[in-house]
Amino acid sequence: MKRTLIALSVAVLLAGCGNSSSKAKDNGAVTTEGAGSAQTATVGMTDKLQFAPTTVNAKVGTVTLNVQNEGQTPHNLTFDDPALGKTKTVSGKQTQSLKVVFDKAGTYTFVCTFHSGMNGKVVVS
Ligand SMILES: [Cu+2]
Repeated sequence: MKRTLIALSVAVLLAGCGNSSSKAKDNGAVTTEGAGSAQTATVGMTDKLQFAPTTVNAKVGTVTLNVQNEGQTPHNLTFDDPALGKTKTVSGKQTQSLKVVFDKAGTYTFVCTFHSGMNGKVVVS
């Protein structure tokens, strides 16, 4: 009697993450702590060349961003609107504070000028 072996192959489907468009990876959102002119939030930077979180939700007022490099690759955080400011280069494992005044609601984008596609935003309401 001929024996038939049925090989069960498990197809491991990898999620399609190979899209190399300029759309940044979404690392979620945080909401500032505090109120008015005393809001704070921490934005991490990783060796995957991403901000984490990618979105900071804030209210109109002054936000101190604690910009924390969690890896070793140097980064910066530079708002597209120069009036909002930027950090200096943040070396590996270092943190810099950036105080930003948001005087009206809107979406304010920022980038790391070293790494194309490394970007995030502050959504002010
Ligand atoms: Cu960077």
